[in-house]
Amino acid sequence: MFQKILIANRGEIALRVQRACRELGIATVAVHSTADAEAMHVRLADESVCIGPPAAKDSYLNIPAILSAAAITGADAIHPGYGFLSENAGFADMVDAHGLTFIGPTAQHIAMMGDKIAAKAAMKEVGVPLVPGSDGAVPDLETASSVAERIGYPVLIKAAAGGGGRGMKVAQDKEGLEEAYRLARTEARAAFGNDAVYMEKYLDRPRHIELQVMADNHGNVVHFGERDCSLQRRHQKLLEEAGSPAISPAQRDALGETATTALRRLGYRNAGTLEFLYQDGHFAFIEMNTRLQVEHPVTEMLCDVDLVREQIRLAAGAELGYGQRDVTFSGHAIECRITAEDPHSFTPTPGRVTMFHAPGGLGVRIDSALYAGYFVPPYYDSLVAKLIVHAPTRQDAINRMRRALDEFAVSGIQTTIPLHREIMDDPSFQAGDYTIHWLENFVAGRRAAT
Ligand code: MV4
Repeated sequence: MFQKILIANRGEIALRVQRACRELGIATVAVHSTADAEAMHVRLADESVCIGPPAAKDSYLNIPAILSAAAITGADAIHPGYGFLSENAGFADMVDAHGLTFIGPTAQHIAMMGDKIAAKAAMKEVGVPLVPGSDGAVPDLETASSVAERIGYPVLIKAAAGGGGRGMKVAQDKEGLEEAYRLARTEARAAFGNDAVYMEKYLDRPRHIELQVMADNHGNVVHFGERDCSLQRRHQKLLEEAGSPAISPAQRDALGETATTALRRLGYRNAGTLEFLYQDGHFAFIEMNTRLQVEHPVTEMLCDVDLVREQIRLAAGAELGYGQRDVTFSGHAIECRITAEDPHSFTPTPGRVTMFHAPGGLGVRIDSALYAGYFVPPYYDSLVAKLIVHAPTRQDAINRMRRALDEFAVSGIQTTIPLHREIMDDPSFQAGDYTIHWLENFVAGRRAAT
């Protein structure tokens, strides 16, 4: 097992990883920018190293500075958290080249899944269902046209190097194809320095459902069920649930069996998430994330598992030590992502937190690095707290979330707590009847009403 882990991240996820390390008896190294000298992840770490100025590119993305910090402190592994360097195959490679362990998948698997065309080809090969689309890249307009005729309009043109919604263009019909195709390639080139694109049938009202998997270095793979992440605004998730209100236990088992078989055949290691679109009773794979995700706590609550502890154990070479039958699903979990934003305009609201009181009680979990007196810096993601509840049924979880939100007191900065309250009170949310478009409509209706 590792003696000391450097955590190449900040905020709540840095604390989350520190917690797992501490319970495993592993020392922690925090890295931080000059803007984060007073941050909680620095205060709670065993050691800390300043790695650069506020801008992420000069600090949390500064690979030489992070590797130097690991060398100076004698860390033997690096946990990247999410965002920043977590899906950078070159970084994973360099960590290995320096004789350290990257806590995550292999650099090869990160690179494969980072190329969305390669990811789909690999998944197809091992039997995972895909959205109908092009077989690989679409190199010219003629190919685009013939693919569209085959699968039918509307179609979606996506960047191979994209993901998370960046660089997508819809063509409603034949007339709109040329413009969508050219725009997609131009934007992909500008955003990613890679203008390769592929095509899919556009699904008009899917749910976004993802599956958590965990693999050891010895060929054992289990899944921890699905999360419903349909409630997003501009590709930013606001709220996640486990399990999905739309999925039966039999569907979960079937999807899990397909996914674990596939990943065993691909030789995948450590934590991963397969993203699917779900519409009309069918799952279609779209992308795979090769990192721990923001919303992992809903799965932890549902399955009573510490996913970060598992990541660390498996990265150190341990065997899973249990099988799929040992993974159990109990009750229902919901996470509200609370950001430092105006709850109507979604403008970031950095500033000094003057008061902070977190809710508590049975089935309530807060993952946050906030404290009274903390200054929320303007340089990074605006997520300041994840409020997670677990209860026997979905309705119980909604009731618990509502009371926890009412208990949550943050002063000095604006947060999205009021928006989450309104969502909990909404009848169609309570019915579990939503698609990826629900939140945009909810926010628009709310703006019209005020
Ligand atoms: C789609 C789609 C409809 N049809 N693919 C957006 C993020 C990226 N991961 C994939 N995305 C989508 N892919 C097909 N074939 C609709 C979306 C999409 C979306 C997906 C998940 C959650 C929110 C979304 C919001 C808009 C569009």
